[in-house]
Amino acid sequence: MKKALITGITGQDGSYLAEFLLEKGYEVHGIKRRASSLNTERVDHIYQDPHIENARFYLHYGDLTDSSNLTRIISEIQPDEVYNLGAQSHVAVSFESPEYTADVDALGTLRLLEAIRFLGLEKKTKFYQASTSELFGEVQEIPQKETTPFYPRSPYAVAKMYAYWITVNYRESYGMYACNGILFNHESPRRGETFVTRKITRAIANIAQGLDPCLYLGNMDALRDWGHAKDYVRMQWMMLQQDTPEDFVIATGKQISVREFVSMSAREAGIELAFSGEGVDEIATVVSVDVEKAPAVAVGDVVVKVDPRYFRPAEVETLLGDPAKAKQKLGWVPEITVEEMCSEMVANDLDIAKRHALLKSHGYDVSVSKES
Ligand code: NDP
Ligand code: GDR
Repeated sequence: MKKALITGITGQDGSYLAEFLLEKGYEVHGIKRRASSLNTERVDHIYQDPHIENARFYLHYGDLTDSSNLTRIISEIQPDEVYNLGAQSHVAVSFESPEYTADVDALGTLRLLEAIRFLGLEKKTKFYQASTSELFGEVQEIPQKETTPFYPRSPYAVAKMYAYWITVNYRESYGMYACNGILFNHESPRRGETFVTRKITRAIANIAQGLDPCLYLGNMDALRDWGHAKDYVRMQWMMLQQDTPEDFVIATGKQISVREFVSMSAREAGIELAFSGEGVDEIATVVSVDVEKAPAVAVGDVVVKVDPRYFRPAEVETLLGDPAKAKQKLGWVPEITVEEMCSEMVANDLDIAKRHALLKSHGYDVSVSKES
């Protein structure tokens, strides 16, 4: 039975990858951080009591800033595959905490690679690094592919650039099977609530159910190549099943703006929007509504505004990937469109919002985080 170790198992990708590997028959180990409240919500449904016979899912306390902890865990597990998905993954937050982001995202990767080498596992353990389209930043070529030069635009992207190159370096220096998946944005109902797609689908659902009056966003002109996390974790595994390690761009090859994603989400919830104004004065007004689906919304309501708080010190305006190499060499193609993904996310958030609205209407106090 193959053993995999996933850092970031409690995150969006980690949870989908763990499910995927369990289905493939792996023994799955994950590193979770100690937190003052429970943080395993995304993997609770696959949790297995370690006392049961034939358990194949294990969580270990750890942190990418802690070398001795990482070395001990890898030494105990002797994994066939390590997926380094753990990261301070929020671009805007990286401007607030640049040093911590570098420690986790850049040096954390080095710590894992060094632990594998130090333990003499460089010929046994295959290593996947969660690289990112943010490396392209100020894009030098459209669409972006494996050979497009990098130009990172945030402390997050600069840290990930170190991680990218140290992965290449350990491959070249020590013959390790180590590779980078340069993944473009991918989302799902499990996406963190402060990334823009989930922020939008959650807010639209809350607005439809009368739990929120308005959605505040930053740069709505930003263009992204959005795929579904389920398609992308499949590719993470495929990258480690080859004879020789290589780096791959993973994307859909299509892009839409944040504004278009807002319209698409609103339409899914029965709301047609019209955008007017420019820059910080831009708003979206309801022009028609399906009252069955969005009972709390009326024509003329202003439901989206701009808040400059969400502008970034340096922005990545446009990203569009070319996944031709992944298709040609691995036969990978994305199966879920952005429309299908948006529909799934809105349906999920409407379910949650309806439950909250029902509880509220029966006098129960529903306190939902307003973090955005
Ligand atoms: P999430 O933010 O959902 O998950 C990040 C994970 O990393 C969480 O499990 C988090 O733990 C963990 N983590 C954070 N800090 C540390 C630390 N110091 N030590 C150990 N673990 C830590 O990210 P995604 O699942 O969306 O992304 C997975 C990886 O892929 C990340 O590295 C991200 O940068 C990269 N990536 C993501 C893309 C995307 O569009 N989703 C695109 C390209 C790359 P906790 O749950 O406790 O916070
Ligand atoms: P990104 O994702 O920065 O691409 O990084 P995010 O969803 O945060 O932003 C996408 C674009 O939307 C614009 N935007 C807003 N973003 C947020 N979060 N909140 C807002 O209110 C808002 N308004 C507009 C942003 O400015 C940006 O242009 C994600 C992360 O998952 C990274 O870890 C990963 O590496 C990259 O995708 C690929």
